Amino acid sequence: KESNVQHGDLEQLTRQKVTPPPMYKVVLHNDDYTPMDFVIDVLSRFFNMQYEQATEVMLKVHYEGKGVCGVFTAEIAETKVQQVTQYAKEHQHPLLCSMERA
Ligand code: TYC
Repeated sequence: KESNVQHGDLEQLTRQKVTPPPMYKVVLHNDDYTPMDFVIDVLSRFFNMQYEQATEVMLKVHYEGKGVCGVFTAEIAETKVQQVTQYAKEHQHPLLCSMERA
């Protein structure tokens, strides 16, 4: 019977010669209009944060101008940015979300 291990896999399994994918920070930006409670809701809803951690991140953005919501592969980060952007627009808030190479 054939092995389940394909050619090339054994080297990866034994030598861990695995290149990690590029990672991206998803970033929230401060503005003067989006309510604090809405930002906490966004962080809870899309980044699975508990209320306490969501409040910490929201206040960091509020006082320092921006803050990291999480670090993801490109495809996941793009989806998070789209989801947050759509949710903010639906609620008519100017909240800005972007991604940066980690
Ligand atoms: N600065 C906003 C206020 O005072 C709160 C806020 C926090 C807005 C974080 C955006 O990403 C943000 N209501």
